[in-house]
Amino acid sequence: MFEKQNELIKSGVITLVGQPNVGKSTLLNTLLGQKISIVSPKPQTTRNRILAVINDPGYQIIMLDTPGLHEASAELNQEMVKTALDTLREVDIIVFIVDAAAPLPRKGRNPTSYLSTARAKTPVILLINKVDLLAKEQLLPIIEAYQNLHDFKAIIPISALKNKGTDIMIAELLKLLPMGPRYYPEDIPTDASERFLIEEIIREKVFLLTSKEIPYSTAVMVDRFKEEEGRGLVTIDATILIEKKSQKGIIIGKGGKKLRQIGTSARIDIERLLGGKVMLRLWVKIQKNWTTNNRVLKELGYRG
Ligand SMILES: Nc1nc2c(ncn2[C@@H]2O[C@H](COP(=O)(O)OP(=O)(O)OP(=O)(O)O)[C@@H](O)[C@H]2O)c(=O)[nH]1
Ligand SMILES: [Mg+2]
Repeated sequence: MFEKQNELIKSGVITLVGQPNVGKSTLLNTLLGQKISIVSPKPQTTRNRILAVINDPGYQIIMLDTPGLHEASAELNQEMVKTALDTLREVDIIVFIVDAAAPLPRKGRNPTSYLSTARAKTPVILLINKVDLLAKEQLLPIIEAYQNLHDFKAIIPISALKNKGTDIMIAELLKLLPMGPRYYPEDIPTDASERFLIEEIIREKVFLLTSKEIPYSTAVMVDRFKEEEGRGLVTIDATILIEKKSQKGIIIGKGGKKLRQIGTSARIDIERLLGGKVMLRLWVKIQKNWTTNNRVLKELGYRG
């Protein structure tokens, strides 16, 4: 066993970056073969750096999922973009992802401009994701639109959702990764705590089941996590923070229906995560303007 630990393999850290909604978190989950990063059709779903460890007998890829890069004015959004940009300086390879179905880059709107904050030597791979939405002949103009924007080591069309092209992506990563040790034990898929993963599951359900500004005014905190001795039941109390009084009625819903929906679908996922029965109790609390409050942003782990 010790010999195996010392054996050199292809290993290193890569970051997945790109605009919101391009499929970064979907790709991380697909490559890991397990859902750890939340996904929704709404932009700005991911707010933290999420680390996943992808193991193979011949390699270990430490993969970072990041918040989407966007023009940010509110403090929360600025922190999210900073979190993503900070990863550019600490990785072996940058994987920049674009959405094949999104408008092409043009003057004044070039998503790859964010790469200017990366170290000049760090190799960048471009992934064109969601190619399942395109006809084959639509791909070439997209590749042409991006290929001169940066000195990409490779441009790879993929579908994160359908797991297409990901083998080619891994092969390209392995070409660029250095030889090194296995940094994480093989049975550790992420460095995220159970508490964080539970908060994220609840937040995902808020993203999926509410609309307009509600998802963006919401954060989740687990207050209590109690395992009942011998009963195989975990009781979890969690608070959904909102910004304004007017949002309380919306998130609770008529007769409490919306909150029940959020709770039920979150509980199912949390039971899968913990491998046992869960009682989830959700509370709603108004925390005025938490998205701009330095102290609360820190408490929630959104500010370093
Ligand atoms: N058709 C198709 N949809 C995809 C693919 N990859 C992701 N999606 C969808 O795109 C939406 C956004 O996916 P996410 O993985 O949350 O995107 P993200 O880049 O992590 O977004 P942020 O966290 O907001 O920055 C979801 O509805 C996904 O199901 C793909 O390959 N094909
Ligand atoms: Mg995401």
